[in-house]
Amino acid sequence: MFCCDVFFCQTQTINSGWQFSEDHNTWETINLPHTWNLEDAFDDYPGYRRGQGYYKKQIFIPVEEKDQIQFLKFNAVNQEATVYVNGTLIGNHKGGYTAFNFNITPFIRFGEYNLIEVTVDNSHNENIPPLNADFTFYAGIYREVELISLPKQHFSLNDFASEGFYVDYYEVSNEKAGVEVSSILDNTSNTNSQVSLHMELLDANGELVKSRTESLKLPAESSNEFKVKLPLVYQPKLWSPEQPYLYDLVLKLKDAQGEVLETKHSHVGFRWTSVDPDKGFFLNGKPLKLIGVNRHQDFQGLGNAVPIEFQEKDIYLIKNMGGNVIRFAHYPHHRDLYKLCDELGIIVWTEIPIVNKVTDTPEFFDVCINMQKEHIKQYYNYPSVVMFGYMNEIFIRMVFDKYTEEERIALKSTTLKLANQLENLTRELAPNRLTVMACHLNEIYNETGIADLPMVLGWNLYFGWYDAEIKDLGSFLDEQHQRFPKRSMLLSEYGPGADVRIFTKTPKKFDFSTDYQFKLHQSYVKQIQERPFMTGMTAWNFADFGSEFRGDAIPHVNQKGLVQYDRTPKDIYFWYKSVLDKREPFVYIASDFLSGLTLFQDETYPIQVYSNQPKGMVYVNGINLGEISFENGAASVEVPFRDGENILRLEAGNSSVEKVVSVHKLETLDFKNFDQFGINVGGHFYFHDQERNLTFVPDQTYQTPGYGYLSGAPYGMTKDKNQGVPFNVRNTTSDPLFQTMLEGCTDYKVDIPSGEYQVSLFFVEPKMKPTQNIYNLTQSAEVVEVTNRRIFDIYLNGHLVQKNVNLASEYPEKYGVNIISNILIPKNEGLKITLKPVEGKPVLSGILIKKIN
Ligand code: GCB
Repeated sequence: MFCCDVFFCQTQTINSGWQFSEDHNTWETINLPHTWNLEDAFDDYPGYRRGQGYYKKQIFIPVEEKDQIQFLKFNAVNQEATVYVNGTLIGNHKGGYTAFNFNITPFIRFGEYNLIEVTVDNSHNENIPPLNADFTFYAGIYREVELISLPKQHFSLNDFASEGFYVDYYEVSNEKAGVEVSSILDNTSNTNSQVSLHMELLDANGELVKSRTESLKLPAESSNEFKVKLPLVYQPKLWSPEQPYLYDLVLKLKDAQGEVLETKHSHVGFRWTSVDPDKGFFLNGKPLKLIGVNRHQDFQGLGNAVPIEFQEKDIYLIKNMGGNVIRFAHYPHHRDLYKLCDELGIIVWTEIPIVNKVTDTPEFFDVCINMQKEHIKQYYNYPSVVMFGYMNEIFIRMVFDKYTEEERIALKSTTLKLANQLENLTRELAPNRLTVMACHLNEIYNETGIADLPMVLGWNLYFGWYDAEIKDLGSFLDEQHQRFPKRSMLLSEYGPGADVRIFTKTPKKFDFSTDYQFKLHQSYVKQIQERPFMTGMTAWNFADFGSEFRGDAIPHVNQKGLVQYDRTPKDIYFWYKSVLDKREPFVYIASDFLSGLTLFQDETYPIQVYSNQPKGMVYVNGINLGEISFENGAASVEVPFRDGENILRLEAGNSSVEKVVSVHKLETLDFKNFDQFGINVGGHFYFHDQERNLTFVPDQTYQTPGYGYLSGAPYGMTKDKNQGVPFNVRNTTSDPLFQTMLEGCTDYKVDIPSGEYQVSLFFVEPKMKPTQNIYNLTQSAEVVEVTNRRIFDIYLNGHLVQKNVNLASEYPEKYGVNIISNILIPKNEGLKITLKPVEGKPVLSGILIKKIN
């Protein structure tokens, strides 16, 4: 953002051609941004390398620059960096998400190559937050490194690696607004210097609005702060999400001869905000319901080393969805994104990564305080930044982990002490911003009083996922509002996991279906909109993100995104758009399931259609299905699909959309118009298997159209959890197929005609050995000893396929097993699968039948 131009000051990005090594022996050439956890955070083995990595690079610094001051700036290194120049230790920085810099001038050889070496340490460190969290802590130098060459008189880079100036608004209203700039100016020469600071405020067309020039004396070897006010602007244009009007503030530092030493720019957005515990959030004196998303910074295949262009696309996507707020969770993101939020009109909550728990050491406190100072000072000048936060669910580990009563009391008081310090610091450093923190569903936040500290209290609420039912959100908020009438609240997280490969007519809690995702989000938005006291809501999460320990439908990935890990939108993204974006008529046909659907006889399928219009018309294959009314942006239409391609069309308010849906319409299981048939055994949902390019149909007890189980029951399903087993199944990407299963199923029938078939049966042993997984956020994973052995024989139509199958002893833990055999089925016999128990109860996860002849 605040780039300096002119001949005296220059910034060079040094991202290309670094050497990287994990052992100081073998070196490879890499470019920044870089992380070394791209693969191991997603493979079949628990954990990822959290240790040291080494980077080095030679940089040439010309002799012409010998009178300049050279700074090396790191925009983010996860999580501890120790920097050397020409073999000399320059400094160390702790914390993976804020920028830091070092003045390297005394260590440089001008007119020569200089060796820069960085040791990056990503080991777990009790003194560096985050100590524990539901996201992957990818290691490396993952944001740009800059070499900044400055004249001796310059804006300080020593104030927690900020730009050396801070923009405030000494007055802001509809009638008038005024900018005050505090500049920290350094003079590193050994003589006093006379300089001038020229400030200009330009409007969006580049026209001069106000200016002021100050003559300043900079004593030798000094650093001084100067506060200068620009004259008032009358009838200012205000900044808001609808009209994000920005002025350009230009600061020019000139020497006594009027030569420009350094130029800085900042956005100026005139706006003011407030919160009211009964009426919610106000921008420029008007109520505004904040509705948007949380965002994590990583990306499929790239970890946290994501080119800025990719990251910027996220912000455009969020704006295009109609979101007016982003919580950059759980740490400061790339600064260019905040700049873009200024430009696009998105309100920002930004925070530091003190997540899940704290450590009671002076070092931990120091790192946290230092980090919040860096955070506030580096992100101060963005008008989009409205909320500065500092803690997330800080008591969650205490609730789940084992502590003695004494330890518990001590930890509560340490946490409260740190929270108080950070709250006071934030109020002091950012007096015109709102302070904020996010809590999880637990009375401990009220009981300790920590919830009374911030100006806005964020609740991360997962009713209908980890807790209770979707409908319970509203009553919880009402109760909190009644008990604590002075608090302003924001729903800072909510949302279920959703996998676009999973769809169902009967969405259930914790089944990872996109249908359940729709059900939950739709209800949540309604419940928040009905409550004027709620300042707003930020969905968890904008995109799926890496969380190594997770056993979701896609393992190692938290799948609560409105868009996929590669940013392909899920249907729910478009539903939000239909509710939030009123700019022009919008229509959308939900299509996450369109990759493949199998229906029987005259079975219909409910299709969701979305629009920001009140009414619309749906057609299937040219037939008008009648007028529909959109409620809360959506309507459901029962569609009588035919076999093969179907054309769905939705029209509303002069806007229309068409989608082609491919359907397998089966009369019976006659294999006439299809050659393979798959059953997601033990699951109530369709699973589209990309590995096999086939949709497995939901399971059922044996009935027409002629398939199902005669004994057994779905494994691990409860009222609250419909995933089966919540772990990464090794050796496959079709985890959901394996994760749901029948247990105790001895007989399964599929009515197929005579012929030769290949039958594949899918298995995984559901019981795991106890693990040391401290990250088990929900404690939902069933971790039990394999006490009861499970041995069974497999028969197809009475023919023995395999004897004494013992999944636990024959295969590695959590291993996906596929047993394939061919069978000739005589007339009218159908397929009979028998799992004959030898010991314990047999399990079965999936069946795939392929017709050979
Ligand atoms: C939370 C955490 C967030 C997790 C999320 C989840 O409450 O704040 O870091 O990722 O829940 O998905 O469980």
